[in-house]
Amino acid sequence: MPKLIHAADLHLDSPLVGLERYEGAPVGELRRATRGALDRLVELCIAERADVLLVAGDLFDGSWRDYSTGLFLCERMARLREAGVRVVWIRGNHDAASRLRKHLRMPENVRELSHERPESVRFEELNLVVHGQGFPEAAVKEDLTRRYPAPIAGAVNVGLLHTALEGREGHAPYAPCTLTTLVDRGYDYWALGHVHAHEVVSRAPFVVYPGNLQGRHVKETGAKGAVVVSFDSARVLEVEHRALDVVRWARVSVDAGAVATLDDAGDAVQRALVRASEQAGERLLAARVELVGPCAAHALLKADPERALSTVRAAALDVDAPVWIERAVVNTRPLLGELAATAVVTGPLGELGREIEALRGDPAELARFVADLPGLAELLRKLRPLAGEGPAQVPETVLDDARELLLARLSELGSP
Ligand SMILES: [Mn+2]
Repeated sequence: MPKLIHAADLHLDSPLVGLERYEGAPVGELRRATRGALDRLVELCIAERADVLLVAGDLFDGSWRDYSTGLFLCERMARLREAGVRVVWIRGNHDAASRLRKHLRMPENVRELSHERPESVRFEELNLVVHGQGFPEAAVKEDLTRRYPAPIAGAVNVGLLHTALEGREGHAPYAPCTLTTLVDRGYDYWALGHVHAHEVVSRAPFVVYPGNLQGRHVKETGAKGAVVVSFDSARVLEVEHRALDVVRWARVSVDAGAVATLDDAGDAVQRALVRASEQAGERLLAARVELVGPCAAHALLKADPERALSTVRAAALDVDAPVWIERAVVNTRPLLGELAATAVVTGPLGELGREIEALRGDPAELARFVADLPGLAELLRKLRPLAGEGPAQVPETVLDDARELLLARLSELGSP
């Protein structure tokens, strides 16, 4: 059965600016990750006996610092040539024609589609046609698909396109178009790029973002890779995402509910990291650890951030897999009992604490209090349809938060 592999956003040799700021960061391993992921992509193409590899833009991160980036790609493309895999790629905003001017002649199995007008490549023996156009400059504002040709009747038609669609959070709105426009074009598969999260936008026809090949920072978490697309002489049959990343980014949230000491914190973090590294497999796990929830060690953790970070790093060393802690964030809250204790003080702070406690015990008084705050009353009224039937109420946690925030702010004001 014929197969094509659809990848995008390789950002080969992305410089990962700012890593030096992180003490102990495995800088070399992180910087080599985009090359390692490309190696895995090549291995996948060969193992799957893929006929065609499609790259939907941002193959490169920007202009090459030197020619080693281009040479690395040439060498991997030559391996694909030996394995009989043809490659079709287009430029995205990062490797737009105006932005990446350095050039090396690629092996003959590699075909770059024009950035001036849509082009089509026909693979007769596969009954497959690939249509696409690259970015002439980074900020493409028009809908490129308007000039894409009509599908070739009787063939499997694939559109290769770098686009933000109607807009995707965190991604520049380049080459905007709508799902309806893509569907109406009548192709069998839209091989999209630009958005770094994997997404099957539609299945009839298939409109797919493979996501980037390798996460580059803590906002690009989870499995990253490419999509294997199987088809026959008439249609696309199935799509399957395959993880190809060599470094796995993760946000590891640790419930600190049972944490009373720094040792407890270390235990809880270690257990959470073991789970996260199991999901990452053999890869290096690059983790941001966040301790959350009310806990007895709140003051201890907050008092000395460096000690908290060292506690988390020490816990990571006790995981039997490669883990690097990108950052440790303490977002715990004090236990209610401690709050009550801190409120037993004289003066305005004590008075405020008791006022809030009184509101907690008296729903009617709380309702009157809220009614006196027009903004809050209005907000609760708007939230009511979301919360379902019944009267809108101030959640208990809002009182806790308000109390903690007020006491903390006022204590700061009182101290020199
Ligand atoms: Mn892009």
